[in-house]
Amino acid sequence: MPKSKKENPITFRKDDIPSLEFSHEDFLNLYYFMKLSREIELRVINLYRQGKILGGVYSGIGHEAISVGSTFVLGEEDILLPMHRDMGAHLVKGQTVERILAQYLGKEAGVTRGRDGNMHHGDLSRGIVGMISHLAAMIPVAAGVALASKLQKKNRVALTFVGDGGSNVGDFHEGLNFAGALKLPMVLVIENNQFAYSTPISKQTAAKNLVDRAAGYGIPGVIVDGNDVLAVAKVCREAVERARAGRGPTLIEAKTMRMRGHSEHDDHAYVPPELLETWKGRDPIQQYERFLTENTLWTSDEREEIEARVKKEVDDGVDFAEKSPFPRGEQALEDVYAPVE
Ligand SMILES: Cc1ncc(C[n+]2csc(CCOP(=O)(O)OP(=O)(O)O)c2C)c(N)n1
Repeated sequence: MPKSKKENPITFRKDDIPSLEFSHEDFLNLYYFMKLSREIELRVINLYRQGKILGGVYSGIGHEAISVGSTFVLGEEDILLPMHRDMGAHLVKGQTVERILAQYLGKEAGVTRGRDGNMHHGDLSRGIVGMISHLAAMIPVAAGVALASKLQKKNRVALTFVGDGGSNVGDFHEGLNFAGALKLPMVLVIENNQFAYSTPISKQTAAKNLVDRAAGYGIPGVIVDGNDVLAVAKVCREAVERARAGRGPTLIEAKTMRMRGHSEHDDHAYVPPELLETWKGRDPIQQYERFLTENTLWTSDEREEIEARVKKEVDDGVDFAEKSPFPRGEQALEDVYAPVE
């Protein structure tokens, strides 16, 4: 039997280029952000191995096309509610390399001023809401942000993410149902990396595709190749436009693979090596490099310039973070209560 259209993830082809209306600079920036995200995470893993990072390190290696492609199509006023593998999304939303690296090292210059590890930071000045650890709990929050936008006529879209594992939790269903019923401007991307810690997707749910749940809430669901940054950007742009036009939320399932352990303390020995080999050949950054080269969307000078810039920014960021002071103990008591006017 031929596969239905829905089972084939949307991918991007050369003919689709005009539909994106991306400038030359946009194409280069997508590469810059994915590369920057990867470089930061590789350095962070190194710092973790040197014992300089306390707590766990959860990387988004392999997820760059999802976090960068989706966030890239947001407007400045839109709100991002990232998950633990969305380094790229923080960067696209304007978070600085210095602050992120200082955050990982627990320094005062970090986003939470040294109060937390690496994944719960948010920055409302940049429209980023800090992640809640309980999986799927960001979805009702995103629905709340979207409701506020609608009530205040702000025309803001809330973009949030969840893992395949998280999509089986009650909050996912309540949040999505609520957003659908009220036609809220929300976009929810499931980062289906096939494992919830060590549990493969086949043992998590009998659903064939996670996006099938969208039908139950009367909203559109789209499957996209999560390793194809342009396909992710295209699908997310349509969802953002739909949300902004008052037509409600979209559920997107981005299929990918987690290329490292659940976190750096996990050797992911439970993942069949052939699976990793297959997905290694589909690395989102290498795929995009090939696309840019084959379609002459960049020159080798431009490529080298971006790579040198990324390396320098990460070197300088690590240097800055390492030299930055830790917070003083009494600072932990600051910012506990919001000021009341
Ligand atoms: C409600 C809840 N249950 C359990 C956990 C512990 N936990 C943290 S990450 C994780 C696996 C998450 O898998 P998935 O949602 O697929 O995301 P991934 O880490 O694979 O990107 C679990 C079980 C949690 N944070 N929240």
